[in-house]
Amino acid sequence: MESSKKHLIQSQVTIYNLSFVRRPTRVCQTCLGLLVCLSGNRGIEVQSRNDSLIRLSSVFHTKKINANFAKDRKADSKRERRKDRRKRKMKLIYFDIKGAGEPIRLAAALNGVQYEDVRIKMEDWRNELKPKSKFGQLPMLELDDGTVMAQSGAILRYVGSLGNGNSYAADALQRFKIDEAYDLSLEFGTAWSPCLYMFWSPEKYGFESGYGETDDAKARRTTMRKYFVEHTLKDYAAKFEKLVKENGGFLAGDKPSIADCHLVPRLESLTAGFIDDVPTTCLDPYPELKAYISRFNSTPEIAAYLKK
Ligand SMILES: N[C@@H](CCC(=O)N[C@@H](CS)C(=O)NCC(=O)O)C(=O)O
Repeated sequence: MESSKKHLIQSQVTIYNLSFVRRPTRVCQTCLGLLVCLSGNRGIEVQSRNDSLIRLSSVFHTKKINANFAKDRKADSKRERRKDRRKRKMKLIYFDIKGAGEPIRLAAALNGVQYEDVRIKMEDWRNELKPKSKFGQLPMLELDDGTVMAQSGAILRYVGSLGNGNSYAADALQRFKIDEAYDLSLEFGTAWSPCLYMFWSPEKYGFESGYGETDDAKARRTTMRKYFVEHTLKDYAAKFEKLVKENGGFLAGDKPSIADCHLVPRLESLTAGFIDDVPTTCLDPYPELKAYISRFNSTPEIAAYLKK
């Protein structure tokens, strides 16, 4: 479209730059329909709604216009989510453990998103599926149109945007708060990683293979995990408790989000009793964090999921 012939219409309330409308002008739906009609009769191009919104947002920056854009975007994303809920069939493929798949299952529960929960055995993964998979890792989400999604954080954000969209708000500032808290939880997980992987994959940390079974490794593991519980957990517990307090119950607000879906199973794994050298009482010094975990687990959608 030539720039002189660029006639942009914001579909709901404001029109711009139409040859016979010199200033941004608010119109009702009926007038808008009429103008679209007239534009068509004169051979004037009318851009599609989404396209026009994008272009306009880079050209005009009044508060009123931006407010209108925000309303439209919200309506668009609601519509998208409704469409997704109606149409999409999807399969979440992961192992039969919580790990990196559980936050996604929890977000799906919060958002009322239906999916097939495919839990595969490690030997089937190694022998058959891994070589053919996208990045050689799980979880993966498969959509009914053949789209294959990998990377748990990206899948979590995608699922959190579907259904009722409750766990990953559409508003940009609220999304930022959720992402910020999610990144903090991710960082906490990264701090824990060497306490596990140094002994599971010692070659990656400069030790010979089989090092994990040696007495030296066992002593080092005890020291590292003790440090983690006494220092790292303490630091992060204070940060998480602060966020929960400031935000009225959860990490990024008074309702659970994908950030909580990420953090809660991670904290629970520390007290589950299957990790050597990490006492099941390690969260006892943090009663507010324990109350937060209970609050999350008693959210009706989560409680229903956990009962299954
Ligand atoms: N960055 C990836 C990491 C995924 C990952 O490490 N997956 C592990 C299970 S938690 C896995 O697939 N392990 C089996 C393998 O690597 O063959 C993500 O967040 O999805």
